[in-house]
Amino acid sequence: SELGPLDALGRAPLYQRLQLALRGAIERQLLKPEDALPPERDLASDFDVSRITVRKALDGLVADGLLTRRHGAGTFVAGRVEKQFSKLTSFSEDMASRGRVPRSEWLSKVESLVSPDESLTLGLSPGSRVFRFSRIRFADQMPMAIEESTVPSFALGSADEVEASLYEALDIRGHRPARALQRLRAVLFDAEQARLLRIEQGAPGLLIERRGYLEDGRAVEMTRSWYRGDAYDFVAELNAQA
Ligand code: 16G
Repeated sequence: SELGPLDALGRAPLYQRLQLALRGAIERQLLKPEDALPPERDLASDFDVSRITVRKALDGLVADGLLTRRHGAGTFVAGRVEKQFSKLTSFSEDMASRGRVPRSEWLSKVESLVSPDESLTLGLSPGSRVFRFSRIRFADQMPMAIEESTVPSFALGSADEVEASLYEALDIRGHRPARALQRLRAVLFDAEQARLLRIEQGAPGLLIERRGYLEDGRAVEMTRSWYRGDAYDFVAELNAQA
């Protein structure tokens, strides 16, 4: 195989050596983002290992986010996601429009008394109630971002109304934001964030803070999203002002 023999990769278990070979191929761009991997049976015969070993190696790389499986289409090298910085879309919509399956792992979903920070940001009086949502957001099996949202209590009936998509739940209530402000900042992931995103501590990321407003000017969302720096490109169209 053009990736080289596995016995050159030391004495680790075969599946780990296969993972090392595939990681190397992705790093050296022999396999590029969005490339399809050869079928498992071809990998097995190329590397002279069993299909169980191939499956185990690929499962691990999928879990790490290096590869992604598309139902009925096979296994692909995960690509970076290009996100329009100037469109008021939701994570679920962003992923679906790229043929990736959006998924969330909930960290918490609660109703609570507004914090001073939230009350200033959302323009709520002290003593107001809010819903707080915290989750890890996935594209297929790849963890893409950690997201914390606060929504004023008028916007939803209960925290449980939010299942797969916050914007869908807000939309049903007629409270989907009509405009938003966003701030983007570079961050380095701490140990806990790195564990949740399955990347290395200290890896670079992007913190995006969005404040969403209704047509009538009321704030309806304050969300902080910590996006993996290795998975995202933010793009915007710029126009010269007359
Ligand atoms: C995006 C938004 C976030 C919003 C979420 C809703 C950015 C930077 N942030 O992640 O503010 O709350 O989408 O997604 O784009 P959902 O409807 O899929 O829950």
